[in-house]
Amino acid sequence: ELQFPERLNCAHELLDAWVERGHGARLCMQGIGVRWTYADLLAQANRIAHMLVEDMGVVPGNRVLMRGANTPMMAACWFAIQKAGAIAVATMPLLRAKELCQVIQQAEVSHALCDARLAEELALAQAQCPTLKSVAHYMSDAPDGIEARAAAKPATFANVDTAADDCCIIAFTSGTTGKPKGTMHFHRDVMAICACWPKHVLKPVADDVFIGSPPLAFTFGLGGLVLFPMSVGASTVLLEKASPEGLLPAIAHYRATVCFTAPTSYRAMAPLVGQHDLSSLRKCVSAGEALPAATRQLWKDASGIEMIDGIGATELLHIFISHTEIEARPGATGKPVPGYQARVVDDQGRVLPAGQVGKLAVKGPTGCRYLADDRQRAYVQNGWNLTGDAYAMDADGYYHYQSRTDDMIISGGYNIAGPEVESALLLHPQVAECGVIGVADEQRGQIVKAFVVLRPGATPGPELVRELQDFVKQTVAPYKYPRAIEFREALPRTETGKLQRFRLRNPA
Ligand code: 3UK
Repeated sequence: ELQFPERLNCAHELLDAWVERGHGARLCMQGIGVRWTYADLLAQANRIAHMLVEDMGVVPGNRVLMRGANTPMMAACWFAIQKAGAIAVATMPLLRAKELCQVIQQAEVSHALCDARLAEELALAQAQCPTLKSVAHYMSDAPDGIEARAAAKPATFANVDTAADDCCIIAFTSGTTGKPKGTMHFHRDVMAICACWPKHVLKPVADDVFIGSPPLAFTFGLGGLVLFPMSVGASTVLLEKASPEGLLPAIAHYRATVCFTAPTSYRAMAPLVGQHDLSSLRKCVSAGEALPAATRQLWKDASGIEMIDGIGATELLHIFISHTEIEARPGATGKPVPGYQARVVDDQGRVLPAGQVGKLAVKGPTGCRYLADDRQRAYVQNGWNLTGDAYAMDADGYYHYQSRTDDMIISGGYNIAGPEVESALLLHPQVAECGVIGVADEQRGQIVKAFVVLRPGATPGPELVRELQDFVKQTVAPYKYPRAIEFREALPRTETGKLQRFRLRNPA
């Protein structure tokens, strides 16, 4: 059991405390044209906190929206919000006004801190959302910009004395289907995730340099690129654009040691590894969607590094099933992270024996709290969170991902997990990416259909379709082979790297 004092502010624990312990001169954050020590970040966060309270009128409990690409300034704003005892509501950079309005309304947002380069869409949203009374901009040299106003403030700030179970984050699920859902997390949850997965699985050290692609609005990115490095006094690199082509030279340039990105990004980077000096890299973390065995092997062959896979969720804040690089088992996500319990249950909530596919249920220190009650009742039962994933546990206690529960394909009476067929296709040398769904079929109810992106040089056509079908039949049970295959230039993905299966199902 993790124990936290009754009064706790996560900004103090992760930031002020390092400076108090004499670690202030150590490197903390880098970005384009920015190289901040812990003392630099603390001073900047303190100045912004003054601005929030004195100029914008933020009081404890206010919900403050953040909008921007990953930058050290965005991180400084996040800490300033925590220091002021307010609640950070980070949003994905690509959200449009309509989606921003949903977030503003659901989370009752009153203030916003916005990268000036993304101001327009937020201004459109503000015009429709009367609760949002005050917006300030950073990455701007305007006299009323955050930088200019913060520069006029003192570099010290008396943090608001928050309770360990005061809400400090409202995180929205990436919403691969339907409306985004808000989840609430407390100061102690932030410290709990630092005390679980990084401590037992990643095991970072103070000399590590973290880097990666997930947006800070995605809790995978917030944890991996800000909270975890700072929990051990390490440093982090925040990249505004972290496409696979951009991430590799950045790893070389910053001599990064720990990388966080999605499985597809590792897949896209693998063929380019030889062009860069990745000798600094020690650990590679994959999350956001299932890591196919073929991708694990591809990255290992290219970089020499065994990846660390982990399943996390916005609802639970971060990773709850994972493995160290030494315990990696191809095709398995791993075992429950110390501090968390997991089980596979049937529709009635009964625990299923090893080997059987059912619903994944998870219990731990960061249980889910939805903003909306109706979801809470359906997804959290007796403290067990249903993640919406179909899983099977093997005899050794490793958890094997199957699919999202509502993505299971039922064809000719068989249950077929799309990701298993994807994993088989990805073993084929000409397949760059793929997505597998069920499409309606009169005879079989559904048939398996694959959307395939080919590697450069491969020729699409009926011959390759047959070859891929035979290839799958030789790798998995033949009834799972894709009866339909369509070649595509690219697949629809979220900003968090997840395949949008609903967009493959309904192209409109
Ligand atoms: C899927 C995975 C198999 C799974 C997240 C790490 O992805 C994160 O949060 P989201 O709320 O989505 C959660 C859902 O994504 N998933 C994530 N990782 C894996 N499936 N293997 C994996 N390794 O369906 C899960 O229910 O966007 C990931 C840390 C923090 C996060 N928020």
